[in-house]
Amino acid sequence: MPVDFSGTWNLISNDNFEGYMVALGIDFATRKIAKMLKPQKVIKQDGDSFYIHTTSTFRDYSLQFRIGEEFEEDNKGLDNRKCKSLVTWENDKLVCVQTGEKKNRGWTHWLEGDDLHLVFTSDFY
Ligand code: VL7
Repeated sequence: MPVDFSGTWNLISNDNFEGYMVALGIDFATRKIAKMLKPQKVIKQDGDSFYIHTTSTFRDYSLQFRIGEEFEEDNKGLDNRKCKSLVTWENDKLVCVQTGEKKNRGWTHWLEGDDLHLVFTSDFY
């Protein structure tokens, strides 16, 4: 049976989220607020079509894409850098490559037991 990420997910931990925000050049005051947040993610998956809505008391971010179809992403309210994003399957992992000013930028989602995992990556330069 194919993996289905659909559901409502609540943050339980955010190891080194600070490091990721530093790499993106997020200012100190914003980082201080952002790392205290407990965002909620609503994911709606219909085959290879995804809708991911992340909400928090501070800012919200939403994304819609299809697997294998590159799209423009504006990262509005995050670091505001535009990039071209492409999400593909790597086995049962959802892998997004965000091509733009920041090298090795992207994220990976996977399921483990009852948990949704998310790893962000970005070079500092
Ligand atoms: C966004 C990472 C941190 C600035 C605000 C923090 C607001 C709540 O990218 C995201 O999810 C992906 C994968 O599921 C799909 O869009 C969510 C995470 C924030 C950048 C930059 C801190 C300012 C967090 C929106």
